[in-house]
Amino acid sequence: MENHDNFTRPKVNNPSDKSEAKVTLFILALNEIDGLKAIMPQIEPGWVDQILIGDGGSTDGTQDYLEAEGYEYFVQSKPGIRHAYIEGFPKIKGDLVLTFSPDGNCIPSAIPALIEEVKKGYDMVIASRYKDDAKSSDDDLITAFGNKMFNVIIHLLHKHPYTDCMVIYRIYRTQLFYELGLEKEKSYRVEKLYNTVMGIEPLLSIRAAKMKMRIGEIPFDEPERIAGERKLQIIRWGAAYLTQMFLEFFSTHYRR
Ligand SMILES: Nc1nc2c(ncn2[C@@H]2O[C@H](COP(=O)(O)OP(=O)(O)O)[C@@H](O)[C@H]2O)c(=O)[nH]1
Ligand SMILES: [Mg+2]
Repeated sequence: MENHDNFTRPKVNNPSDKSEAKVTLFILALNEIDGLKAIMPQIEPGWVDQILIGDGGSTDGTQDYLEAEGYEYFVQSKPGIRHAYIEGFPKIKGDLVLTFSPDGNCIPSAIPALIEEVKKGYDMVIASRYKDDAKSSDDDLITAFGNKMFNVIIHLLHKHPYTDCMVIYRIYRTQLFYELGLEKEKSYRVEKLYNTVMGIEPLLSIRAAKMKMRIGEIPFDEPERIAGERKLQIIRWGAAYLTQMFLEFFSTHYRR
């Protein structure tokens, strides 16, 4: 049936009919040219409605590649991965956003399964590296320990039993980003203590738990990165995320 209501009530965001929800694949890339060349051809354009790449100011020819292939992309103006999200979200047209790293860590063939799962009625579905038999080949001892520790802490403080609260590979309602205040500078105040710029995923996981949102996880292995360097700042981010988890425990904002 045709919908004549489009102007007053745009379908984008919070769609009443989940099966018609549009999906944006949002790809975060900073100097991932080898990964992009290997991974992008494995993504079927028909799986999603929009592919948007947020480039962190790559100097390895990424922009030339994206240009030549005709991908929609932007180069973030402020450094640090969370600014890719803050600058990218206004460009997202989908009702649902699937975040993805093109470094080999995200198995492209999981994309349709994640979309199918979230449409069952979840606010967010995570491609968990630790649920059931899934495993990460990208972890070292420190990140393996850190990831598990953060799951335990979030479970204790924020009452949701995540098996993977940190991973980028996940799909959620686009509006969640704003409903959970992730676009606000003050949500990241803790960064100043550690002189860094952090990611958004831990805070997204924490506040979704505090708001008692419908959260799903499906197990997917994480292959190791194809080439290039990891940008993760283990000590600074670990400390900042830990502090954030405790501050959010004492904060009554974004709690239901
Ligand atoms: N746009 C953008 N992407 C970034 C930035 N930092 C890291 N990335 C991308 O984010 C993804 C995850 O980073 P990575 O270092 O692999 O983290 P890890 O997988 O947790 O070890 C990769 O695709 C990176 O290229 C940034 O400042 N801006
Ligand atoms: Mg990675």
